[in-house]
Amino acid sequence: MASVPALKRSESVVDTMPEALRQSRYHMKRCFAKYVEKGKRLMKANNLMDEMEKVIDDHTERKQVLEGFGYILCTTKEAAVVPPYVALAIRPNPGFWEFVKVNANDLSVDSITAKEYLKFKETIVDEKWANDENALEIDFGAMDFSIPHLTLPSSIGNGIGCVSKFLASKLNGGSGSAQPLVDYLLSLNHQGEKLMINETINTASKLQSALIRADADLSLLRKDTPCQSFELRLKEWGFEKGWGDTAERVQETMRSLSEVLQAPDPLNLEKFFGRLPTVFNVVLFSVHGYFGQSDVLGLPDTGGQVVYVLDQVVALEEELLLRIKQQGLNVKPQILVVTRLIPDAKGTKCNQELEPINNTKHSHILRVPFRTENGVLPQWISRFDIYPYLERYAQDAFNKIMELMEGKPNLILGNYTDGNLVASLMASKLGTTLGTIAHALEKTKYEDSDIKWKELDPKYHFSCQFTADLIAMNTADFVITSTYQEIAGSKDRPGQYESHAAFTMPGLYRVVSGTNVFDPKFNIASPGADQSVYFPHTEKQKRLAQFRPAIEELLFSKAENDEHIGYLEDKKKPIIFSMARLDVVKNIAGLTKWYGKNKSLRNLVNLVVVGAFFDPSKSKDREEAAEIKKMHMLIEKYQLRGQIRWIVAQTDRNRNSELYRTIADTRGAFVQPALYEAFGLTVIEAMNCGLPTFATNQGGPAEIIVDGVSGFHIDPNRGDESSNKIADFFQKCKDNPEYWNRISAQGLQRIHECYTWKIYANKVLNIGCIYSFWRQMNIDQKQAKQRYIQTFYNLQFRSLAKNVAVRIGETPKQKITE
Ligand code: UDP
Ligand code: LCN
Repeated sequence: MASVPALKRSESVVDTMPEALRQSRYHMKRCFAKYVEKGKRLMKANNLMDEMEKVIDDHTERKQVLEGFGYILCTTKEAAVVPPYVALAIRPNPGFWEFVKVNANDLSVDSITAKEYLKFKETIVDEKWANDENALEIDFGAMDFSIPHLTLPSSIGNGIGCVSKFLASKLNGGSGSAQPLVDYLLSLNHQGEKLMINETINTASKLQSALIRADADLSLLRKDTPCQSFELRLKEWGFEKGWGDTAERVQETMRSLSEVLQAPDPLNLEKFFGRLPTVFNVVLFSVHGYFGQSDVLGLPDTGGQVVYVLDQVVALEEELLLRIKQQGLNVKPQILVVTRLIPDAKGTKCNQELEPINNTKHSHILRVPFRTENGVLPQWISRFDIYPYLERYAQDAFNKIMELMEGKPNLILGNYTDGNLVASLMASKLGTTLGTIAHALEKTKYEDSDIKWKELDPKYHFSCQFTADLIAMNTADFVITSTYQEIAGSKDRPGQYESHAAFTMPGLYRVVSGTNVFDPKFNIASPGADQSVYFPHTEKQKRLAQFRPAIEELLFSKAENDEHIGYLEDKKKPIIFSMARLDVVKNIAGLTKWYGKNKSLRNLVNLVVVGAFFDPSKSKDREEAAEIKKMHMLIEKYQLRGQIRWIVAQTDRNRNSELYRTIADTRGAFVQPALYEAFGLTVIEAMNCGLPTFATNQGGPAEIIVDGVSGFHIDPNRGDESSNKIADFFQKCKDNPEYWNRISAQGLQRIHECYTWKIYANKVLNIGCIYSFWRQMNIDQKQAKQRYIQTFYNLQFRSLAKNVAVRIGETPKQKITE
């Protein structure tokens, strides 16, 4: 590929492109003629560059052409060729898109809208539909008339910071502008018992005076005076419980509000809202299962989401208990994780309705079954086939939650497409603040999944999934993501949410505005790994010695059985280790191939992988069976026995943590080779254990790891380069053992600074508190949008879900008919 000279940042591509084309008119004409030569087609950036190289084979001439055209070419993500036009989708910066069409005959350039670009794409696959003036067009942006948006790509993901600023300026707007805040405070209660203030102080000026009076009074008290001893006096002035547990804390909260009323500033506002007693009851949806506390990981579809949700509950409950205590309240928080009850639970507890969550005092898993007209569905079904059950599930779950919870939830959090959809239905019904968490939006995992939806739908039902995702992301009051890239990608790669801004499913609908990454609803709160489980290998006194014999057997015995195949001839070599569900995207087979091909890597280290099991005929998962076969094939092809150990999926996280540490004892490394990884919990688990980590540069891990400092990035699409990078590391460690220690320590430092559950829980609850008020401030717009969403749900989602076969027992049944 030709190297592209330094980029020139231009104001607008459409302004600079004609000149760039004019400068090398001869070559550009040949180049565009080449692009249109094969007729209608969709081209990616690399195709455009490859074909240009074919046309201009002289290196110096190509360099000259790229001086003008290089910037445009390397910011173009895609081109829809419909001769004589080549329509380009150009992304100069995260979140910013420009669309142009170039006439290959005369090189004229015109700016086009997203809609026009999408029509070009549609023309490639379904010209009739593309030209249908009444084709369904979805435009959520049309409903965003009053909510302010961020402006800079660097602010994306810091929604709470921006919302605080917007709120500060709204509350600053002169007489009466603080009244919504007073009304909001008046509405706060727990099970009907008023909190913060009562009707005695129902205006901003009355509130301000009362605060001044209370401040003077509180100053006379010792700082640690418990709130119970002055509660009654405060009540006389109109103050209810919730301000703090001691005189000092009450005074601090009151001063913070006084300042907000006098001259609102964003930082103080955020601090004040973080102290408000608004969240006690939380419902989390994580529907598809298997969702359990033991023996579920490694089962199909059951990966990081379960780990994330369980750790999240522990962290949220801990933070809630702390806040409630500091608010001076005697309230028991309740957290319910609502998932699917699977009667055929395969030895797990997924058939148990209610289960207390370990390491919490008040949190439970509530399991509600999928029901159809034929009764309860007994078996697990893939997350891709789940859509026809969700509406009824939402109703059943609603009834159960209301039965169990003392009062309405104050916060609903959805997880993944299915959980987010159910959470949206429930939040709309209850008028509760909603946060959604995607974990992984499926759309970007599969190339051209929108334009090819008809081809992929029988297998993946993306039409349902993308519709559900659009509904959830537009219903949500806030969206939690694990990384920036999840929202807006990187310089080169569009983000997962960003890819929902404009896309098309020809024959179904065209989305001209599905989401906007500059919406302040997007917030980054990265998860952590449970540090009582995943701790550094150097903390010898904490090491879980009870697992040592089993791990020794797992890694080093020569036997091949149902638990492990392959063996390690030279036990002294460091181990490179990987653990994941065995699906295509995780690319464990890719890693095995890289290792098989790379002689020097094979000389330096052994390979251990954990995932799935060995008999493909036992897998119920479409992709998993194929990957299992591929692993067997690679072991044979590269004659890996003696250097590889393949271990079946592991379900005990404590033992797994000791496995990571044992690999660290060999001075090995963790390798996460995924073709794409939304976040990658294994990456932070390994880093927490002090294991140097190589992880994919495609997705979240690129952000978690600072390349060459806290670990390394590898490119899953360049296997040889990646395996050489790993080999270089081990060679370097051989020459200088200190190098291994340095990378290990820097990985741990990175974790402590950015990826812990404590940081997460504090941030998410602050977000929950402030967005509850923000949604109230924008309620008219919210309700208008909700009507649009409801129509979309009713007319689109419902009928799409009906096209997915429902199952009875083990056999798929025909589609549901009305
Ligand atoms: N995991 C496990 N056993 C396995 C494979 C994975 O316990 O055989 C765990 C792993 O430790 C991590 C989670 O499952 O906690 C996988 O999360 P990640 O974010 O890496 O990927 P996901 O599966 O969610 O895509
Ligand atoms: C789903 C994924 O694919 C992973 O990348 C994440 O780490 C996991 O969920 C937890 O959010």
